[in-house]
Amino acid sequence: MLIKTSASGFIHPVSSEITPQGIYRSRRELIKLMAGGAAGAALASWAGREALAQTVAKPGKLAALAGARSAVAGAVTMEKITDYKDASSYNNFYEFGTDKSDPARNAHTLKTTPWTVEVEGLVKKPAKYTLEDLLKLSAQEERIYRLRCVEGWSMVIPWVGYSLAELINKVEPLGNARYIEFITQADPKTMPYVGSRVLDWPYVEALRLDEAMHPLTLLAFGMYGEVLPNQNGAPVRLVVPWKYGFKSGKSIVKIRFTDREPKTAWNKAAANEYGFYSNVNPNVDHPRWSQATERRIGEDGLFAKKRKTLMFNGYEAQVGQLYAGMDLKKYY
Ligand SMILES: Nc1nc2c(c(=O)[nH]1)N[C@H]1C(S)=C(S)[C@@H](COP(=O)(O)O)O[C@H]1N2
Ligand SMILES: [Mo]
Repeated sequence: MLIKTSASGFIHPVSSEITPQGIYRSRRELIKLMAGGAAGAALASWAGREALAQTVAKPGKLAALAGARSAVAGAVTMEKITDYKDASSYNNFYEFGTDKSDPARNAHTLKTTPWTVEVEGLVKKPAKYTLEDLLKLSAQEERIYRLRCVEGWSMVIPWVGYSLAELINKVEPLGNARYIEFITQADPKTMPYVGSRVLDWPYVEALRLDEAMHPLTLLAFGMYGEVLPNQNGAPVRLVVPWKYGFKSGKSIVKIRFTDREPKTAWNKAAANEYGFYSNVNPNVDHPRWSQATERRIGEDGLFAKKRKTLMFNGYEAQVGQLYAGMDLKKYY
């Protein structure tokens, strides 16, 4: 069940009324870890301290974009934050090449100013927002989210932005709006691989309206206290933490409200491998590989153990209800 609040759209009636979110989250996880016995307890207190002590180191190269700690349930994880260097040099951004190291090398040509995002389709108030308008639309929050790629790697990143719901509420979706399409920049002059045949450009992603309205769905402008590096989707991207990474479109230029489920870039490229929902799900394998475990970037030493992938990437308490009654093998 969702509760409507005046300030920030919908929230789940779990915990936020009871204790501050960060405390709630870590307490719950501590209890879970402690169930593992003494070793678990030792690990828990270490991890708990680690999480509280984690102040995001500012990498100091890009313009600052700080945000207050978010109060959204699930926005804080006590896991170790991935090094900025790893998060900004191991990327998927096919407009700049298909190799993980290509975006960091090539994305300097992306032109992020001026930037506008057009909001159109089934809304009462269609609008063209400059990046500056968007930045002013709501307060910036820092949210530490896991991001897990369908390829089996994951990171933990302190993003900066605000819930997409803030923008959605401003444009007032019409009663028949059920989906939102996110259309990203496709400029062959500044993006060398736009035009290549890997994907049908522009890269398009989409969410059901209730998924897009969920407070965890983040419109992100920054990470690690700074504006986004080009290779991570500057100047504005989505982060949908319970879905495989490809659902989080980078360098968004258009947001379109529709009444029908849109075709998305990866779905068009290989429908049997990439469904519309693409919720992180250890129980539903990709047709060519298992999704049961993942490799945390930065932990890839010879002896590093793979991590178990969690249902909805660990955000089940927050988002599970969105899919109640759905066969997740069918709606993958
Ligand atoms: N426009 C665009 N957005 C994109 C992609 C892309 O190729 N083009 N790749 C997606 C994939 S597969 C992943 S895993 C994430 C990676 O985000 P990161 O580089 O910030 O980790 O971005 C997603 N968004
Ligand atoms: Mo991905």
